[in-house]
Amino acid sequence: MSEEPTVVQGRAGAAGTLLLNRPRALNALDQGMIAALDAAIVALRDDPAVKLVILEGAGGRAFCAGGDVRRIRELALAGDAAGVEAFFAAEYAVNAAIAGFPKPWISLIDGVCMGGGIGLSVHGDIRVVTEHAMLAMPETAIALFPDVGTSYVLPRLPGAMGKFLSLTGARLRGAEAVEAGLATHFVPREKLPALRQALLAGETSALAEFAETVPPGTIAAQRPAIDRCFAADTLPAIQAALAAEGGEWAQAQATILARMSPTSLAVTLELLRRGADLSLGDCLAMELALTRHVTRHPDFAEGVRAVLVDKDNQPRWAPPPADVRAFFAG
Ligand code: QUE
Repeated sequence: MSEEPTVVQGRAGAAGTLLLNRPRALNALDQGMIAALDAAIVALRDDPAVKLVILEGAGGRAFCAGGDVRRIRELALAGDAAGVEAFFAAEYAVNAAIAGFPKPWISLIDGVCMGGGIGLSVHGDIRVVTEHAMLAMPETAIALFPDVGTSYVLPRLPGAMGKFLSLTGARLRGAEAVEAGLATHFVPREKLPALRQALLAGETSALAEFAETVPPGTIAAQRPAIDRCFAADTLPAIQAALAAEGGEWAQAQATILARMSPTSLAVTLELLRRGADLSLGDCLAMELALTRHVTRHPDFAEGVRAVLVDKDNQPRWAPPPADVRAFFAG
């Protein structure tokens, strides 16, 4: 029996191609995929015949659903801090390598793209989304935090969008992801094969022919309310702003926040506050230090259990810390 590689590297014309190929897990990144991506990035960088890179997810449902957090939970529960550290360090090194990649790095996002999937795409030059794309940073639901370099990216999105996305885990459809600033081009799924073909010539100029004006989404209409309610820097102040805002949308956001790990919400707010003033490299280092504290906190194993292992969606969170600064100590 042949083993299919979980990252398929190829070349077509002037394009280096990378296919995330673990469709049964929605292409969520495991350690082997991260190692394969690390090696592929070096090879693609050094191959003079490769003028640009096209990254996609196999299976038609997902680009990449995140990291292999079930495995990280097992390592954490077994007390294997070195194993946890090795996973995140390798993943964040790939994120940094993509940010520094010297040729156009083009992600074609035609399905689920969360957490680690955002990290593989958002640091590249071009993020194409279709009407089937669904982008989110859902980590507060499992008591993690927005990582993979998004502590650099999220504070730089317009208005309070980054805080809104990371605290609530809001899921954005393709057009909304362009409006929010996470994606760069909207191309309908039916045009992806022709776009891919055009990109094999090695020029990104082809994108202009295929990209469409984004159909009006709901996120643009919500922007004023998002900015009013999520401008504050503390959770109580955001909750108060949502209560003052009133209406169905604000009530729904308050309900969502009430389900998330309170520790994770506090950590996320502090992380984005700090990330606003740091380089991507310093943000990744800050995130790696934070993983040491967060994966030892009981909420992490409990959150992954509730959402991804037992799937009862009934996490029992610990009370929030009085002062979140201890999480940021090296
Ligand atoms: C928060 C997360 C993740 C998540 C759900 C959350 C995450 C992640 C996955 C995921 C989803 C499907 C899979 C898989 C993993 O879901 O990081 O292997 O098949 O990887 O609410 O952070």
